[in-house]
Amino acid sequence: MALTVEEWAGLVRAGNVRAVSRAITAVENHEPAAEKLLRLLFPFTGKAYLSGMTGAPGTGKSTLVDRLAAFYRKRDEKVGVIAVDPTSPYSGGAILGDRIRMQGHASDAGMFIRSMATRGFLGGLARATAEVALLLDAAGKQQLIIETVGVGQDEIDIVRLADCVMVVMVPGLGDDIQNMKAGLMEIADIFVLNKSDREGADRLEQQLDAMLSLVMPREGWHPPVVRTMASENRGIDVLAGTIDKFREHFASRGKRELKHVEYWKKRVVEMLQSRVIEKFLGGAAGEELLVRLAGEVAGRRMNPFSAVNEIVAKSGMKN
Ligand SMILES: Nc1nc2c(ncn2[C@@H]2O[C@H](COP(=O)(O)OP(=O)(O)OP(=O)(O)O)[C@@H](O)[C@H]2O)c(=O)[nH]1
Ligand SMILES: [Mg+2]
Repeated sequence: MALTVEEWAGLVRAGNVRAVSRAITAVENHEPAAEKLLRLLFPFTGKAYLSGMTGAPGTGKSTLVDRLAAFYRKRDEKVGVIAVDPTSPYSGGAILGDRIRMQGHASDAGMFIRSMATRGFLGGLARATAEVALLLDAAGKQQLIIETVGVGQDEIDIVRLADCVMVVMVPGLGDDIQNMKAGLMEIADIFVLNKSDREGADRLEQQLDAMLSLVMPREGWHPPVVRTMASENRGIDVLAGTIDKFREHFASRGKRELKHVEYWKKRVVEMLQSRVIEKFLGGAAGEELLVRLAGEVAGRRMNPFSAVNEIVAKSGMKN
């Protein structure tokens, strides 16, 4: 595209699919143009509602996202979906599966779907996902849904940026609740009990209720359990209604703004960190210096404080 960044930003704001796709690629590859674009588009963000769907592999997250997205489209809301695909050994075919499923929406201009692989992002996957969400927000998508497998810290960082976090559980995964990552339990705003057609659904719901009765409500919100059968499109209306309720609950208390302030506090510090590291240790020379100093420190020929001093001195800044 032989466009100026201003023209490009204009096309993104108009929801032009090619411009948005190209912008996402720029963000993923950490191209210099991406920062320029995000600077221009940032004032037009902050309108989308961001839902995060997470849970163990194969619990039906993609199916749920697909059905929820279709539900929002029926309400005439514009939807953006970011599927952070597990390239983990659990499910190698996820990207293909998602593509095929999402083909049903291929001709719908009000729906934008993007898969992102979980490996190999410069500057971290959470950063890339957050920036893609900003792009889709600027492109006028009112409902953004992020799907991620809740297995690692990276994934937890991703769902943290959501306004509403849903954790998907299914019957028959063994002693699910005990095995569940404590971190995920804490961040869930809504529990989705999917595959509720399966044996053990009642038991799982009882376990969840028992556990949740011990948890202090957050700002007056008790995380509810919503039963769904995503593959049969059942329970999706109740799920969407519960998300709406959660949204209203926090909007009326001004908590969403507070959460966003907390979020940006963290993000700005992260951005500052990467800027500082780039400045002190950027490029091949920086890597070389770091390796040499780390060797000195490991061999006890230098102490780590002096190593830091040397890095700072080399960058031309005062200690
Ligand atoms: N029985 C039953 N099967 C379901 C239900 N929802 C989804 N499935 C099936 O479960 C399988 C996995 O669904 P996905 O939506 O790909 O699950 P996922 O959590 O996105 O999987 P990964 O992204 O690979 O972690 C598919 O074969 C779905 O058709 C349900 O409510 N009941
Ligand atoms: Mg999936």
